[in-house]
Amino acid sequence: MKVGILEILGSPARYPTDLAYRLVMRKQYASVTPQAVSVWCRQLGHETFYAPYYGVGDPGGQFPTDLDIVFIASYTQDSALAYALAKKYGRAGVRTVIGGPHAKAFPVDCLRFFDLAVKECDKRLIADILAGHFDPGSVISSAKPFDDLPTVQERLPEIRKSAFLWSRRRYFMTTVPMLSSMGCPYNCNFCIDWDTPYRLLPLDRLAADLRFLSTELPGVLVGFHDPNFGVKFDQVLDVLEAIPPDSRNPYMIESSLSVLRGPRVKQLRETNCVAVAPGVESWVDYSNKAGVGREAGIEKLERVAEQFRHLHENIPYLQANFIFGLDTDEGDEPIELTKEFMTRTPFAWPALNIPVPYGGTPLYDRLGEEDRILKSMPFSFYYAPYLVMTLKNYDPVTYYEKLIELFEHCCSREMLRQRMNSTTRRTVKIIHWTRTASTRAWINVYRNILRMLRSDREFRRFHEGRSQVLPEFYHHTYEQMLGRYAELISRKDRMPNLEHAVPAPGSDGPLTLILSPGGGEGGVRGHGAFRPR
Ligand code: B12
Ligand code: SF4
Repeated sequence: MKVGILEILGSPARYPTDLAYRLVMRKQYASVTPQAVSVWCRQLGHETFYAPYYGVGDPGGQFPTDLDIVFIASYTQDSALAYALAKKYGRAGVRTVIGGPHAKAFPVDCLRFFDLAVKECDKRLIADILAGHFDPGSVISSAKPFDDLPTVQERLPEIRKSAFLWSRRRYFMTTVPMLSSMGCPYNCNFCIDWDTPYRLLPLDRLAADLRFLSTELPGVLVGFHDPNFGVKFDQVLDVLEAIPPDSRNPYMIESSLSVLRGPRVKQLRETNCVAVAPGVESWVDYSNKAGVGREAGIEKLERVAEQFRHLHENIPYLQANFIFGLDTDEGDEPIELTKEFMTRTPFAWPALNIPVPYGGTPLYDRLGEEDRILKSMPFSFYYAPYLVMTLKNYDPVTYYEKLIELFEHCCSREMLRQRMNSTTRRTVKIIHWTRTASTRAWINVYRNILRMLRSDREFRRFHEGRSQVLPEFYHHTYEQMLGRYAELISRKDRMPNLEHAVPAPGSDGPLTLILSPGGGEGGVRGHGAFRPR
């Protein structure tokens, strides 16, 4: 069979700076799983075509016109393009399958456009899909996420496609995506991995990959996509330390502060860790993963800032992740504390996020119960600067005013000066400068939304949850985002189906668990398939 695997990493680029950012940075966001799916399909004897799309060129343009089946992976914010392409392929008689973060969060909505929506997957599930074991209109899942994945060597054709220039030349940002573990021991209510148990992937596989990289792709950056890297710190670091010091590839991680304690930070430096992005999220909540016990407010800030200073002495690039607008946020305190943190740790880039209720999370369930999700807001707006829910303690006008205050502090001349002075590394300076400049440009979008909230009564009513009529501003922005694909998605298509975000196995609700026809010896035992009744 001819199989296409398309990973969408962004909507079509709209202006020159956007284009440059996508070519340099976004191109390097390719995930591990679509590459693994591509290798598995090849190993199963199919003619396989893999293409990451980061907003430049024609998505899937290199695929043959007579594909039998296409797998599309997408984030929720890019789901409109995924849906448009599913329509295009569906009309051409190609079987369509969606996987990745959006399918995991909103599988039932995906079935409006795709034949199959995949939640968790492994090689066997992919083989069963290719063998046609599932009826169109099914949400399917392996019993748990895969236990093992192809080696870097096996993924090399995909890595060249995603991370090299013209699949041939590496450049300064070339990044090899890797995983050493799956899941996470914490259960942050906004995260789609809140209930995925932490599991190490085979360490001998990790060792083989690191050895391969150190000899075949020396110096190339490794991006660990583990939701929480190093939870079993000693076991993972033993493997990294087994590579001779001069041959260790630089690597980046996302990890919780509770993991990044004491002498471990030096171990990270010695193994060539160059970037860490811990989630602080809030000054009131999520203190367990920050490792600060029950501390909150200024006490938490002092402990966290101290830990960041320690990290800064050892790791060249740091990012601190925050969410503003959680139910625990109230009044000016979160703003003042976050600004204070930025001032105390200018070397750490503050990633300021808006809460987003992804399906399958406790946050989504609670907001659904409280009727706080803006039901007619298309999924394309499930990311900053857009707000898709009502907030407990801020009206929309006050919220955007405060967000703008935070961003203005983050991008002030003084913060930029301190940021640039905090490092002697040229690459880090370039990244700080670029991120500050790009955030300054985004502030205008926040200001525009604030202006409409103040001046347009209907727009404000929509954001207060009192009207379900999607403002024209969002229709217009949606069409701009989709570019020439906009004509494939009607106004009705844009309205999400939030009713059954996630089917519960065997539930008596509106979705039924059906046994896959391929079950039995060597079949799909252990897999679940759900079809809307
Ligand atoms: C590593 C990571 C990143 C990395 C790498 C991105 C990448 N392309 O993978 C970086 C830092 C670049 C990143 C950036 C962003 N991220 Co991120 N990221 C993660 C993180 C921590 C782990 C993802 C991962 O690789 N897990 C390991 C894999 C194996 O597990 P998995 O993704 O669950 O995949 C399973 C299934 O979904 C399925 N599957 C996955 N892909 C495919 C593909 C096919 C074809 C099939 C059939 C199946 C399939 O199989 C897997 C095994 O069962 C998750 C949080 C989390 N805890 O999961 C957030 C997460 C995926 N990110 C998220 C977001 C929002 C973003 C950003 C938009 C943030 C921002 N504000 O800019 C950007 C956008 C990136 C982009 N457009 O490509 C959200 C996505 C929610 C959503 N529904 O869209 C998540 C879930 C965090 C959250 N809020 O809960 N991210
Ligand atoms: S610590 Fe990170 S990966 Fe783990 S549940 Fe919280 S947000 Fe998700």
